[in-house]
Amino acid sequence: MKIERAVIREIPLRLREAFESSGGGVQDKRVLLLTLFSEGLEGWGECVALADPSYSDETVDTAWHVLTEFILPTVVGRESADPADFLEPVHWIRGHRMAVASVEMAFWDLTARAEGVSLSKKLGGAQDMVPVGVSVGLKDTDEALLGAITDYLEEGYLRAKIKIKPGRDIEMLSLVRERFPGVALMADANSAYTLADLPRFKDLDGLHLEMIEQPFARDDFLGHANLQREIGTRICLDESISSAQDAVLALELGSCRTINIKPGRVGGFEESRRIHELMRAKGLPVWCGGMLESGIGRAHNLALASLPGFTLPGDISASRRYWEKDIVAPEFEIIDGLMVVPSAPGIGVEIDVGRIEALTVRQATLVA
Ligand code: OSB
Ligand code: MG
Repeated sequence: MKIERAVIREIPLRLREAFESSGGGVQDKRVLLLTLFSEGLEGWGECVALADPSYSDETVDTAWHVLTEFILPTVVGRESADPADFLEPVHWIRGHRMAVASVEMAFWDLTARAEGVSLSKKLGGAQDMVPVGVSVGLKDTDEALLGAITDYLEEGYLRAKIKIKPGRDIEMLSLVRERFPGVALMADANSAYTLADLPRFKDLDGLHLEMIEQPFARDDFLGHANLQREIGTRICLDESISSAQDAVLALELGSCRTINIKPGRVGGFEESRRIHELMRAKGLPVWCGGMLESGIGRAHNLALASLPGFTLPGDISASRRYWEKDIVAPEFEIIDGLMVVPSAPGIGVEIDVGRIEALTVRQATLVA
């Protein structure tokens, strides 16, 4: 298929509730959407870079720059049928994986639609419903946190992930554990600690968490390996894993026992599948992380999460957990802790293009 045209747009979407982690907070999400056009069909992608570089080096503006100046000019006019080689001309670009991923994932959607199959099927999905959890941001008070978790569990989420930071960790998590003795709980530190905090992490073992996500800096593979040797709770890496090569290193060193795969973070579905295969070969589970996506990015995540190695609940929550109104129909819902993987061609949801156009604050179009 020849890419005849690409459109990149930014729309603001306001989260129903501000989301806070150890790295900072988000309320007004700046959503970057990408559309590739070919032979009367469209492929959609969402770039998951945040507005600021608190989670990764990339931002909405660096992604806009790299997409419009370097990636899209190479891709528009290109003829390809295979997502595996589609991005070959941009392999010279270092980093900027979220920007690259948004194009790769839009191309997967496009080719799945051209073949008339769902993205899940094209990726090798094996589940038509996937287990889902919820990521709960830092709250000002313990009561607010306990209240939020209570509501989410009532909605059916199969596990709650709780953001932690120094000063809001063990004591807070102990209260949560006391209130919800049998519930699957985990914590995400977003790199807020170092190996000097080892005693705190040893105490964490008593809380029987499903896992602790990204306790240390993203480049601290050795620190994570030392920690994993000292604690029983399994470590999950998020920020540390930008590629399959990072996953190889983490497995070799013993830095983690599971990985949260975010296709945006690792440069797209090809790399996500490599990590999934690597982990599967070692008998280790993976799960799909989230970046507070709109329904478009969520649809991509859900398709990935349908692969057989994604056995732990993902951070793939219902549309209403994030937005007053999503930009896709039907909105994503949770049914008994599961989310249905769309079976229609491509990402499999209707995109509200009219609303997207109305919300657009900047747009660029590249034509072959
Ligand atoms: O660390 O997993 C994270 C959101 C934005 C950036 C990083 C993270 C998160 C989440 C939210 O935890 C997951 C979601 O519900 O999308
Ligand atoms: Mg995380």
